[in-house]
Amino acid sequence: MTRRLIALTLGVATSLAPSSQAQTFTTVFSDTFDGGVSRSTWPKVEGKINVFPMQYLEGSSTSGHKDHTGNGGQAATEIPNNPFPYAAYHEFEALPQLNILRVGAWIWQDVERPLCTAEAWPVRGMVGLTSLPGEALALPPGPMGPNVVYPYDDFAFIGVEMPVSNNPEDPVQKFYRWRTKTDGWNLSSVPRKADFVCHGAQTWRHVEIVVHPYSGQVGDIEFFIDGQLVGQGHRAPGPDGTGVPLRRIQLGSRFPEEQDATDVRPPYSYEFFWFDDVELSTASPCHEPRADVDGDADVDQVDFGLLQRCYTGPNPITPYDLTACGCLDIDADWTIDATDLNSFSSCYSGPTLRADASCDAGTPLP
Ligand SMILES: [Ca+2]
Ligand SMILES: [Ca+2]
Ligand SMILES: [Ca+2]
Ligand SMILES: [Ca+2]
Repeated sequence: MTRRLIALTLGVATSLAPSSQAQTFTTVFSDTFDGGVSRSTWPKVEGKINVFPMQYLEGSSTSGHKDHTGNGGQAATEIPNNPFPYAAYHEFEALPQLNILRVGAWIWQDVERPLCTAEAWPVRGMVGLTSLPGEALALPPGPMGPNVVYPYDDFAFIGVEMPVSNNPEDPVQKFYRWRTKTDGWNLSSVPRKADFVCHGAQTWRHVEIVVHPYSGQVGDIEFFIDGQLVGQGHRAPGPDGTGVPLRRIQLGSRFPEEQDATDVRPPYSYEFFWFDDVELSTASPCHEPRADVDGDADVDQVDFGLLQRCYTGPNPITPYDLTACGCLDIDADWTIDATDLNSFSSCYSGPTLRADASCDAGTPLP
């Protein structure tokens, strides 16, 4: 490593500021819905709730011409309908577990039930990420008939969820909510309306869910509304010590998992919801180069110390800690061994000397 240090000592050594933590996101999937809602891109969720199957989302051309994109196109529409629940999804390929996953979308709620009435209007429009569904379960019949539902190992949702209270003064009536499998429903401080008064204006709101590599800690999932952090939750643990992979974007009023014989809340919505400009993107949590574990732009003994702590050898007995060590697994084979050490050495710069950011560019994430 000393030789390498000498070889890379070019120019004047300067005191380096820590590199920016702002990740560069790459778009994996996006949809403006301007030409309507493709039923192959957005199939409906399978399953039935109280006999009734999920519905496709519709284009907005027949229901008010809402369009966030701003070019006169359409948005995706969830139509008020009793008893049909709306739940359409877009499935995407499994991504490396070390990826940061982000889904964003715009939501418009049409009117203001139940803000200005004491009636218990079911109102629900949500954006979410889910794992792939499990095997269909036939549950005991609900109030209107048999249920066929699909369990999910993990999910994260944000949007407007039907209040369990019919009191207009209850906070659950007023604000966007978020939910994970682990954390349940939580209230944000962002109101559903632009003007939080009876008959005040509705507005588009941008919702975003960011899923970090699994650590098991709060903050693995973050929720944003209009760019502000409004909630932090947990990912569900998977069988291999990392998080359950999230593989679907879902839009609509409901997913079938939770409508069982004891859940009497209806699965539909008495309001239009519009969804637009959905975007799925990913980013690497690693610094450039990946060998700069502490993010101070050099690759030095501090980074090497971290590699030593992560070192597993070629036949690990226990897996390494993904969030602490994953960036050092340069060949994504779930070991930190000689191959990874060689790559690290080739990136070595020495204390306060800026490392070559591209020395391990293009290497796969575990
Ligand atoms: Ca649009
Ligand atoms: Ca460093
Ligand atoms: Ca490796
Ligand atoms: Ca350093």
